[in-house]
Amino acid sequence: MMNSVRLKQLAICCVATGSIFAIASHSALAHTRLEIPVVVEGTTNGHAQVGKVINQVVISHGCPDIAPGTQRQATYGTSVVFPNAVSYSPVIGINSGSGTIYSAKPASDFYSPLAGIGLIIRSGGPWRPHNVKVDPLGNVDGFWAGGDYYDQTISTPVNVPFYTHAMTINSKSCARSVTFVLAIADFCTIAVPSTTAKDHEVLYWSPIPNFSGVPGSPFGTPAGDPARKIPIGPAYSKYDGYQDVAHTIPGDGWNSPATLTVTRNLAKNPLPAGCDGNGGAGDDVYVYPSADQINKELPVWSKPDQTGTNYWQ
Ligand SMILES: [Cu+2]
Repeated sequence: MMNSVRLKQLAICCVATGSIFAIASHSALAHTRLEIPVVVEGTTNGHAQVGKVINQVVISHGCPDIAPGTQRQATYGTSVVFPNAVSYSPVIGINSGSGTIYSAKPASDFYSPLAGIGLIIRSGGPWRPHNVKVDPLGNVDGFWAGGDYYDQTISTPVNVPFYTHAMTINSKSCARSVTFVLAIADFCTIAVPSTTAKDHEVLYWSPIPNFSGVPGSPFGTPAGDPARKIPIGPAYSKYDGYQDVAHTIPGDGWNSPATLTVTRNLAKNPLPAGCDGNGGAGDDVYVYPSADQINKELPVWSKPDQTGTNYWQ
């Protein structure tokens, strides 16, 4: 389901640009993604800071321009949220080989730490103004950076460096991998609030957990877009992302979030006996930030705890 939706999004996205070069370049990698999307658990990538893994948010393109075929609009900033299982309840899915199924098991059954997964590097990357985001207990959940318009062509992505915590997979679990699904908003202006924003103002790479058994799913849009076979239903978060002011047509990043997959070190952390998922190879676990967390933490505030000056919501 997710794959077919993504393919259709790509097809629509690229035909609309009307350029053979744009078609060739606008692959799945041309969305906003992590530079290193897959890491082994416990890895520190060989650098001096123990427990941290260097990575980058790669913003491959700006928002679409209003006139088709013209250059995309400059990116003004980005807001990034990682799932937090301390102050919020993420949606967890398990794929044992026949599709992803909702699990009510606690996140601690699968991985640690339960928060503090993504931390911006204090260079700010290309944007000097930046800050972390924290939950009510002070756990770091993500970050934002912005304040300048970076005109992007197809060949000039904007990279924002950050660390991920060197995650550990619970030795008692049957997980062979844990994929953390991020919520990201790339702004091209902060003058338009999310309630009326469309793809021209902000691109969302937003998680929408439309798999079997998730309470409240299938999530979709009020009218949807039949060509993309998007489920008709309630929104997941306030930041699902739309092409249009009326918020009826899913945007470029609808259900196309960036992910960080942590794979199990099977040599040091072998699967326990009795794990029969994927023919005995182990389960793939997916962790989505709760809609509550996205609604609270994706907006951009000057202070880490969603106080101070509100720059965008
Ligand atoms: Cu794209």
